[in-house]
Amino acid sequence: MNHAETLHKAQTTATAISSFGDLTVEDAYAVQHALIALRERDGEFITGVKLGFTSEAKMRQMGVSEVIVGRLTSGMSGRTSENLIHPKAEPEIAYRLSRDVDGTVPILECVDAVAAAIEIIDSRYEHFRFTYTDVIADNTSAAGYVIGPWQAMTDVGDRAVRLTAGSSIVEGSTSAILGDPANALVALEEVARKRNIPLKAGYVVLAGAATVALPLTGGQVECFIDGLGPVSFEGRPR
Ligand code: OOG
Ligand code: MG
Repeated sequence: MNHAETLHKAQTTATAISSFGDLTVEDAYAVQHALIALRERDGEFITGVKLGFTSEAKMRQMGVSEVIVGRLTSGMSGRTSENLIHPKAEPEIAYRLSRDVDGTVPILECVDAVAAAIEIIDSRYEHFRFTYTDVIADNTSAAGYVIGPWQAMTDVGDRAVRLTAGSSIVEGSTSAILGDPANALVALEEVARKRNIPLKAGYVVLAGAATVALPLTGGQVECFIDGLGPVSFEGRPR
């Protein structure tokens, strides 16, 4: 099995694998492309993209300077618990693209709506332990997402963020996302161009977590972002 097939099997069977460890960034994105092609072969379609490592602290921790980009697919929409390995929840800002991002107009003018969202990440690597290129190959740990009510595009910089998952709670600010989530859109455009990832009208963009992720252990999961209203789901223990 090649790396994409190994990751696809790990995901479909909810069985963790060990780190590949030794890929280049180019090879890691090539594995991610191949992995997404396997999901498309299984009948899924791409619904958007997601950013990772958008906090300076996390980038420093990983010793890297480029945010990572993964793909969201139809099978991830609304998926919160079934058949996952060791899922965690993250509070996120979701943007919606109203037109293709092709360099003719600034990306900020290609966004028509914003919402609070919860991302479910589920690394296919044992104990969530991976290298920078491992996690790119693994489609940036993407597993599921839930989006709250869309609102007309507005500035969502420096908004209070709160995530609760069962009895755990974590708080922060949208300014943890590259200083302002709008900066994540600009970073996305650059990486997407460099890594040949299309950004199309209708796509959802998850801008990157504003806090640490919380393990999903059952109970209610809720993300609140000031001015955007809550989004929640009932988490079930596996
Ligand atoms: C990688 C995914 C990171 C984010 O918002 O930073 C991510 C991981 O931590 O498993 O989705
Ligand atoms: Mg995330």
